[in-house]
Amino acid sequence: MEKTFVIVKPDGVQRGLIGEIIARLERRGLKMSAAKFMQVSQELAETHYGIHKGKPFYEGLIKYITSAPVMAMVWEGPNAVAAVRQTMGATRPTEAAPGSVRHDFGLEVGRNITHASDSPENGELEIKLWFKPEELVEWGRANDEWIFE
Ligand code: DAT
Ligand code: MG
Repeated sequence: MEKTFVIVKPDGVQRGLIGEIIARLERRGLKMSAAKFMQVSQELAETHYGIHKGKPFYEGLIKYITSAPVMAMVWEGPNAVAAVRQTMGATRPTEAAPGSVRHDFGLEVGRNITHASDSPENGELEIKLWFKPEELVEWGRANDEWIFE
C-alpha cells in the first residue's frame, strides 16, 4: 500500500500540535508505519530541501526546519500521498482549504506547520532519507478491512 512521509515542523511541535495532526491522520483512516521525534541536522535539511536550493526562501527554510525538534513520520493507506497533502492543505496557509491543517492553524508560508511528500516517488525517496528500513513497522490493524476496501 502507498506510503508517504510527513513532518510536524518545529512550529507545530512548539505549538503543541503533534497530537492534533496525528489525530487527524488517524481519524482519516491512515495507518502509522513509523515515527521519530528528532532534531534535524543541517546536512539532512539540505538534502531534504535540495530541490529548493537557490530559491529566495531556501536559507530561511533550512533555518526554520533545523530551529527546534520535529516529529518525522511515515503514514500508509490507499492514495496516502494525495490524502495527506489534502489533510495538510496548500503550501500557503491563506490558500489552504478550510478544514485543512495549514488553514486551521497557519497564516504564513514560512510557518506552515507540516511537510508531506508530493508524489509516491518522492515519498519513497524521503522515507529512505529519514528512516532506516528496520524503523518501518508492518502491522495489521484490527479495523483495516473497514477502512481499506
Ligand atoms: P510544500 O511544503 O507544500 O510541499 P514546497 O515543496 O513548494 O511546498 O516548499 C517547501 C517549503 O518551502 C514550504 O512548505 C514552505 C517553503 N516555501 C515554499 N514556497 C515559499 C515561498 N514562496 N516563500 C517562502 N517559503 C516558501
Ligand atoms: Mg514539497
